[in-house]
Amino acid sequence: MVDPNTAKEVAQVAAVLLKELGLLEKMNEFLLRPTKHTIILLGASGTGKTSFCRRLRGLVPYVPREMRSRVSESVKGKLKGKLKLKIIETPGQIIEPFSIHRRQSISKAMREPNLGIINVVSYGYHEGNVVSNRAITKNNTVKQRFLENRRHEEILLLDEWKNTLCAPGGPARWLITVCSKADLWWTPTEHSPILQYYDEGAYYDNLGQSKNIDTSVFPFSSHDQQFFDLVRMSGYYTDNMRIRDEAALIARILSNFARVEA
Ligand SMILES: Nc1nc2c(ncn2[C@@H]2O[C@H](COP(=O)(O)OP(=O)(O)O)[C@@H](O)[C@H]2O)c(=O)[nH]1
Ligand SMILES: [Mg+2]
Repeated sequence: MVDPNTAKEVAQVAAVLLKELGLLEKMNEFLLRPTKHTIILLGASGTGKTSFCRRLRGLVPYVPREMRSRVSESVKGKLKGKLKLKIIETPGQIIEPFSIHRRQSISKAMREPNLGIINVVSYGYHEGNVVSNRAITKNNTVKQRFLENRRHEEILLLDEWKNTLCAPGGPARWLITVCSKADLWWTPTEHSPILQYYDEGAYYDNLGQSKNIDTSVFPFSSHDQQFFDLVRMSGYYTDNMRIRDEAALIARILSNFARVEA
C-alpha cells in the first residue's frame, strides 16, 4: 500500500492548487453531489494505464510487463474519499480481440452523461510483452526507432475515439493526456520538448475534434522502473516531483468535473 503520509501530502497539495484556481470553496459542496462521474482510460498497450489506475487507488503500481490487460475493467471508487467516480480501463493492444473489447467500451461510453477522457501516453516508452531487443540496443540504450514507432501508434489510436466521443454533442467534456513514465524521460529543461510534443506538436495536431473540448497535458510517474529492466531512469525525477505531479493531476480531474457541473 502507498504510505498514508504520501496520500495526505497529495491531498494537501491538491487543496492548494484548487485554492489557487478559486475552486476550493465550491469543491466540498460539489464532492457531496450524487452525480455520476465517469472517466474512460485509453492509451496504447504498455504506456502505464494499469499502473496509473493502481496508484490512484493506493495500490502498488508495479505491473509485470508480461501481464497485459485483456478486457476492459470498470473500477468504482471515491476520489479524495468523496467524489463518486467510475474509471473504465481499456486494453491498449492494437490487435484483436483486445481492439474489439476497447471499441465496445468506447461505444458504451457514448451513453455516459458526464464523461472525461484520460489518454495515457509515454513518448513511446511502451513496456509490453515483446522481447527486449526490439526496444533496447546491445549497449542498453533505447532504440529511437522503437520510440518513434510507438509514438506513431499513440497517434493512430486517437482515431478510434477523437471524432466520436469528442464530437459536438458527444459525451466527452474534457481530455487529459497523461504523459506517463516521467522517471524515464524527465530532464530539467525550461520547456520540456516531450511535453511540448503533446501540448502543441504532432500529437496535438492529430487531436481532431478533441481540440474543441477542454484539453490538458500532465507529466506523471507511477513509480521508478528501469525500461525493460535494462535502461536506467533519467535520474532527475524525484519522489517530491511524483507527489507534486500526482496532486496537480488530481486537482485537474476534480476541477474539470466541477467546472462542467458549475
Ligand atoms: N518506469 C516506469 N514504468 C512504469 C510506469 N508506469 C508503469 N510502468 C511499467 O510499464 C509496464 C506497463 O505498464 P501497465 O500499467 O501494465 O501498462 P498498460 O498496458 O497501459 O496498462 C509495467 O511493467 C509497469 O510496471 C512509470 O511511471 N514509470
Ligand atoms: Mg493494462
